[in-house]
Amino acid sequence: MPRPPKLPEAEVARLLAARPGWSLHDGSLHRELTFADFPAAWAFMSRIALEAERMGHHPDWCNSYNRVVVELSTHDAGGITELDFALAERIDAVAPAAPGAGA
Ligand code: H2B
Repeated sequence: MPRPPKLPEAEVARLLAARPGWSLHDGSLHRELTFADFPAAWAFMSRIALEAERMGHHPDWCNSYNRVVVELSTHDAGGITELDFALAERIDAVAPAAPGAGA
C-alpha cells in the first residue's frame, strides 16, 4: 500500500491542536498514558495492536507497569503523516481521557 506523504509542519501543528494530550517530540507525535494497573495498560496495548495491524501502521511505544509512552511517525515517509493522526485518533478513542480533553 502506498504511504501518504509527510505532512507540512503547519498542518501537523493544526491537527495537533485538536488532540489534547499529544505533543511533538523529536519528529513524532507523543502521548503518555497512565492506567489503573498493568493488566489495564496491557489490555489497551492489545486493542491498539489489533487496530494497528488492521491499518498496516504501527506505534513505537514502551510500557512500564501502568504507563504506556507512545511515539507515532511514519518511518517510510521520514516524518508525520495522516496515518499517524488516524492512529492517534484510535488511541484516544480507547485510552483514558487526556488532561484538558474535557471528558
Ligand atoms: N508503521 C509505521 N509507524 N511506519 C511505517 O512506515 C510502517 C509501519 N510501515 N508499519 C509499514 C508497517 C510497512 O513496513 C509495511 C510493509 O506495510
